[in-house]
Amino acid sequence: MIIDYKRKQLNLKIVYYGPALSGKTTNLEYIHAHTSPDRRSNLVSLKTAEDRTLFFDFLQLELGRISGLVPIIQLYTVPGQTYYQASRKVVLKGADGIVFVADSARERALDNIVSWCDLHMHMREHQLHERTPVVIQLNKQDADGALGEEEMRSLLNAKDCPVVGAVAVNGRGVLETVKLICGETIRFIQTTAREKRQ
Ligand SMILES: Nc1nc2c(ncn2[C@@H]2O[C@H](COP(=O)(O)OP(=O)(O)O)[C@@H](O)[C@H]2O)c(=O)[nH]1
Ligand SMILES: [Mg+2]
Repeated sequence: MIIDYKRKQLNLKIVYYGPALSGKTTNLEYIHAHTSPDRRSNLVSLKTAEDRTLFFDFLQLELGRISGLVPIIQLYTVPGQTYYQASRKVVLKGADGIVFVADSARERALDNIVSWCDLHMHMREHQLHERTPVVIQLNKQDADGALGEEEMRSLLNAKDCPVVGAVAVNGRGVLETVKLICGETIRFIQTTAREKRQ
């Protein structure tokens, strides 16, 4: 979190994390297409040598004023492929909130577990606050025999995170997810600021 007092801006970093091809870029594309151009940046995608794989995507959103500050939300995605471990760690640094985009297709169960463990390892390495908000998005709910909320919770051993079902290709759950993580992140920042003052 960076507060720019001159511009009265509160910069928040939200990272979309998850296994390769779970739909992280698709989320940002949908948000970009469905927010007013005067409240968002262009969608910036840094491509790697391969075609579909991206080094990361970036999109900035502006929300209405809170306590005299304008929250500027910076959304990032990480590349999911195993060999981009180092880039994932860099992108995650300084995150104020995290969306874990899980792939609900049954055959991707193991990939979700690996990515979830990898996320928590990096969170510890960056000494991110243990209460840093994490929202789980169960994407690809349209897949045959898609895993439901309870199954995914027990798979990831995630009891307390809010879960949103989604089909990012047609936009279902996408705006709901981003609103939820923004709300959770702002609440978390307000709570920790209050705790520090006490
Ligand atoms: N069936 C289905 N396909 C999806 C969904 N969300 C994304 N995809 C597709 O999955 C592929 C990978 O998506 P992408 O956003 O590039 O994944 P990323 O690697 O996590 O950034 C693309 O072909 C998307 O169109 C979904 O909810 N359902
Ligand atoms: Mg991507």
